[in-house]
Amino acid sequence: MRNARLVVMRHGESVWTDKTQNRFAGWVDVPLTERGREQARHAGELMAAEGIAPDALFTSLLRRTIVSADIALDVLDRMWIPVIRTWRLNERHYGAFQGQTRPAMRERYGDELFQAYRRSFDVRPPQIDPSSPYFTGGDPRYSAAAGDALGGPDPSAIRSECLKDVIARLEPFWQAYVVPVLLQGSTVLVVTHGSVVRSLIKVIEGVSDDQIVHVNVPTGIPRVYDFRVDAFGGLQVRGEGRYLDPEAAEAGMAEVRSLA
Ligand code: DG2
Repeated sequence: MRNARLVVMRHGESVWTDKTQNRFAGWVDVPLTERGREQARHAGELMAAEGIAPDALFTSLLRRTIVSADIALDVLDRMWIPVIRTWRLNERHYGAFQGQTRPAMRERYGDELFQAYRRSFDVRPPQIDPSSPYFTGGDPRYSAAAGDALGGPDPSAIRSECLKDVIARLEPFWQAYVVPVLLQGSTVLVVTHGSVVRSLIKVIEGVSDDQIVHVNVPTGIPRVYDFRVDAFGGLQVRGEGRYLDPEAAEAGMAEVRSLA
C-alpha cells in the first residue's frame, strides 16, 4: 500500500490583493508584493519544517504562482523538480470585474449579487468586453493552449467563469496529469489561485454547492492532503486537509473576507 501527498497553495499576496489596490485580478498577470514574496519564503520554511519534499510542481500560467513556487522551492533546495504549467490552474476568469476595485463593484451591484459573483458555485460575473485592456484573449500563452487534447473551452475565448466552470476545465487535466503522479506515491505541489484551491477543497472534501460560498483561501499557506493508493489503483484521501500554519491561515482567511 503506497501513500501520496498533495500540497496545494494559493500564491503569495499580489499587488491587487494588497489592501491599498484591492482590485480583482482573475487572468490579469499581476506580480507579487514584497509581502507576497515573504509569504512564499515562509511557505517553503513551513514545508521544510514538516519534512515535505515535493517531487513535482504544477502552476498556472500567471507569474504570481510561478514566482511563489520558485521562491518556496528555492528555500527547499528543490528548484530542479519537474514542472507543468497550465491555464487550467489559472484563477477563475473574473469577467468584467478584472481590473476593477472590489469596493466599486460592491457599490455597483449591491451586497447580495456582489457576494454571488465572488463566491457562489454557479453565478458568472458579467462578461468582459474584448476591447477592455484587461481582456487576455489575444495573449499568446492562451492561443498556444487552444485545442489541446483534453477538450473544453478555448482559453482565449473565455470571457467570464464561475466556480463550476473552473472545476469543469480543471478536472480533465487533474485526471490526466496530477493523479498519475500521485499514484506513483509522490508528493505533488500545486501552486495556484484562490478559486482553484476552493475548487480542489470542494471536490476533495465533498463540500456542497451551498457551503462552498463560505470558504476563503489565505495567500501563501500550504494546505496538505494525504492519500492512500488502494489495491485497485485508486486514491483514497486520509483525513481532512490541513493548513501548515493554522493560526496564520485563520488570519489570512479573515483578511480575504475583509477585502470587499
Ligand atoms: C483573486 C481572488 O484571485 O479574488 O482574482 O482577484 O489572488 O487567488 O489570483 P487570486 C482575484 P477574490 O475572489 O478573493 O475577491
